[in-house]
Amino acid sequence: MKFKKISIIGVPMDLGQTRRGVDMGPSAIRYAGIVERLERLSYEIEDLGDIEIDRAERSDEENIGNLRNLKAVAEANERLAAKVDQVIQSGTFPLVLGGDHSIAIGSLAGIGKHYLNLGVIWYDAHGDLNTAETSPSGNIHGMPLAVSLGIGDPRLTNIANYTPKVKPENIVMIGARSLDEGERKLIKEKGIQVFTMHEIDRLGMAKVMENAISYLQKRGTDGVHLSLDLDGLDPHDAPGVGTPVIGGISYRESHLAMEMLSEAGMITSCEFVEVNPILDEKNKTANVAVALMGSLFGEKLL
Ligand code: HAR
Ligand code: MN
Ligand code: MN
Ligand code: MN
Repeated sequence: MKFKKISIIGVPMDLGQTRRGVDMGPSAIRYAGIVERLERLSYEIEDLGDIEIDRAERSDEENIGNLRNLKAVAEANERLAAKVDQVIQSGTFPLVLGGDHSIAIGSLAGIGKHYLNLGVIWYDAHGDLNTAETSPSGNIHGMPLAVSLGIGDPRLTNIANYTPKVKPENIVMIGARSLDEGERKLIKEKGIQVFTMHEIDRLGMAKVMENAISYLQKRGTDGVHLSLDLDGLDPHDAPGVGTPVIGGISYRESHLAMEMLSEAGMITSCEFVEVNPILDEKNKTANVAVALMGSLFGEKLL
């Protein structure tokens, strides 16, 4: 890791979906000891607190077309983009804590302008490649990757006043096992690199990560953002998520994946999302998130 300083940004967002509680994700991750954990690895840690989210109870009248809470989600993501932009400008590593996955829109909007050829690793059970037209739910947390490709409502794709934030050929998806029809179509159309659970079963996580890392290196990326949705892990290991899907990546496999990313030294920003302490078992999922961050930032057994 070429960074000495890490800036933590909490995003207590739950408006990108309908299950309350994921707004407490940043608190749960702080409570699980993220600051102490990273300080032990001798980074300088700066906790910038939380991005402001409009907390008012909302009615369905605020849904625009098939986009739930569009205005509030867009506004929060503008603020997040500005904060992430500032952190990168100051030369420190942005570590974003969610919050539902709609916050990846703001993270990537803040990051994208700083790189000529940004890579993205999307670690998730889902594709998050829906638009208002293809989404079965209207939940914006199922759309952030499409939005970052410039596909979707302009009130989302134009956040931070530019689009797209990332090129489809610079994306690697890992852990997918629940894809909607429109998402499958987009993956094929855009030639997005996907390692589904099938490839993880067949090749093993070590080979999948080797392939993912060398793919992004060959693409000549000058930075790589890791977007890690805790529901990429199996619900046995990460039960505190709003949309669990059985048959996921194990804790051990995830741990290895983070260690391999750490060795590759390629990650330049990241976010850990969808931790919902209300649905969790004694903060297990936040603890898993912190352990994975430990590995990502260079923890070693010996
Ligand atoms: N694909 C479904 C939808 O669009 C489910 C999205 C699931 N949510 C997430 N994102 N946690 O990864 O509604
Ligand atoms: Mn997701
Ligand atoms: Mn997901
Ligand atoms: Mn570890």
